[in-house]
Amino acid sequence: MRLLMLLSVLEVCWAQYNPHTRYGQTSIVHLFEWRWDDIALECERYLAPNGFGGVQVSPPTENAVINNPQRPWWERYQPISYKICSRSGNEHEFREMVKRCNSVGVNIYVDAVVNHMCGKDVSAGISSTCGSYYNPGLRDFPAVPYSGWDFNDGKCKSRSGEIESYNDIYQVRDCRLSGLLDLALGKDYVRSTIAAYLNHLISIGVAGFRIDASKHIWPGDMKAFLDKLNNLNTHWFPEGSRPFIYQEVIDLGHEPIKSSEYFGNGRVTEFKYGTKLGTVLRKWNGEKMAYLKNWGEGWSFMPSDRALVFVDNHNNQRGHAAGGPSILTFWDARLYKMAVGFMLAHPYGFPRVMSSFKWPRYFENGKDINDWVGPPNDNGVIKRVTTINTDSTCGNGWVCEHRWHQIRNMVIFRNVVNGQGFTNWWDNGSNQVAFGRGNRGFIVFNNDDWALSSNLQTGLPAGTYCDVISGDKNDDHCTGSEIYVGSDGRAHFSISNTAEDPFIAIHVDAKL
Ligand code: QV4
Ligand code: CA
Repeated sequence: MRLLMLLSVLEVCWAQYNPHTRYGQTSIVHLFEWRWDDIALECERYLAPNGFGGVQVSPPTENAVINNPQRPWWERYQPISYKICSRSGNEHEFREMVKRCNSVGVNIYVDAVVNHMCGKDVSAGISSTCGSYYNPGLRDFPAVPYSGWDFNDGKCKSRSGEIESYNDIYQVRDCRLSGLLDLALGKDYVRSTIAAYLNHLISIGVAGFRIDASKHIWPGDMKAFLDKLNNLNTHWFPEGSRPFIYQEVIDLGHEPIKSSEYFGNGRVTEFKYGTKLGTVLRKWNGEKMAYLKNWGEGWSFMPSDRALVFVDNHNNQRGHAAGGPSILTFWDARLYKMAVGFMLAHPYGFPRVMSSFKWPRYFENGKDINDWVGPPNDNGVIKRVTTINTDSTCGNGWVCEHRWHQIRNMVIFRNVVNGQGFTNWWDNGSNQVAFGRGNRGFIVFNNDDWALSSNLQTGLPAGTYCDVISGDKNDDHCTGSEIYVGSDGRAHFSISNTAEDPFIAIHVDAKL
């Protein structure tokens, strides 16, 4: 009995780090700017059948309508009330999405913007996504309600009221981030109001939250409102399940504020991951894939069970923050598929796959002046993800990286090898590497400028395996290349350096 008690305590205290995926799925996808009705469809027709554990959705709350520039994607990071009413849909559509996704075992994680409200210079009474009145100049948000008392203007010590230095931990928390009205999360009223908003989402059935701009919230204030959160809705989750929490903290090691300050509250985004992986795959600064042998904590990343990892995110894929030029995105498709494949094959962290929309990139002096452009739309109304082409990719301006068969198959690979150790590492001292996951999966990369041709120990049972990068296993045959593993577990791999996808992945569920 005592052991059971101990296990249940462990389960509970592990809980806010646990994404509560229903069938042991091991990754989530960020369907950036998708409409709720399209996400519901995608859960049923694609995400559930392919083993995705959940979806990070864009901020669902009513936000300021910004018309200059014209409806930027980032207007959704300027809430003006906690009404579930945005360009993605209204509360009814949100509830439908959660119900339909939960019913097929795909969780919903909400991007919670709770550090601030809209920009201080947004003109009073301009329109909002749900028509609520607000007056930023007077700190007046009657639809919450919030008033002047509920903001940090008096607490901020910087001259301008803005964050002027990231080396001053007080400014970073108590002053305005880019002019965004900073909420007084030290006050119980504000903490309770935020908790009420998040509990409303929990009652609808969401599984957890991305806490936006966490670096700008004191860890203790964060804990104060997280402690007010209810357990997850038992209609879909086991009794006592705590909301999954992952906090957006950009810590590349150069600032006084550290990710580790937030470990007590939940997982934290590991921004070093994408920056470093991009540098290695681009072979910048003398980096090479052979150095990935000790990837993870060996590269001074946070502990694996606290990390939320990703190759790119909605900010750094457009040069908006954290990561710089090394970040790989869908614009760099060949290296990007290798990076996402590596992330999904490697056991470190809990991965999030990015799913983007295209925008008319236009560089002036090294900066993309169109980095603000919002999702595909008709006069402001977000376009449906309708053209799911015959090859299952998307149209209408949606990139749908999560539907690229190499990425989809690696999401499945990660599920198949779940729980298996990191084994049988091999490298050629340069950019040809391979590693296995116990006796369930094996992956080989060639990022050198010459062919790879090697006989490697895979750790897998003997048999004929379908490479899930060049194709799929369809009933009794492989649509892509085949790999023959001998009774000694060894197999021959050859990968041309000019191949579109110079990597091979095999696992026991793709064995003939
Ligand atoms: C401008 C000036 C300010 C001025 C203000 C006056 O920059 O100095 O005081 O006008 O009103 C948009 C504009 C920005 C503008 C601001 C309005 O880009 O120029 O300020 O609105 O106040 C997203 C975008 C931001 C956008 C913001 C609000 O990335 O460009 O700002 O939404 O619409 C740091 C943080 C990190 C943060 C990252 C971007 O540590 O937490 O910056 N990342 C998260 C989200 C990100 C979001 C926010 C936080 C804010 O991932 O998408 O910013 O919610 O690294
Ligand atoms: Ca703050």
